[in-house]
Amino acid sequence: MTETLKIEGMGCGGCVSTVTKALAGVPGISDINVSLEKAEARFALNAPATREQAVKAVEESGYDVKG
Ligand SMILES: [Cu+2]
Repeated sequence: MTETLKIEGMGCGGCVSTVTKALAGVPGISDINVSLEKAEARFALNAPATREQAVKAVEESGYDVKG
């Protein structure tokens, strides 16, 4: 299924790359598309990944997830 996370704190392409890599590190997450303009990440989420793990990965990379 496709998930979207609203992310706070991204300011440049480096942030986009950091968030993309963080999400890519979660087994089950693929097709990652992080938008600086929209301040969000869209990706395909399949087992064994959970939305909670996606949120955690983004937060641990240094950004806040607003929803
Ligand atoms: Cu940045």
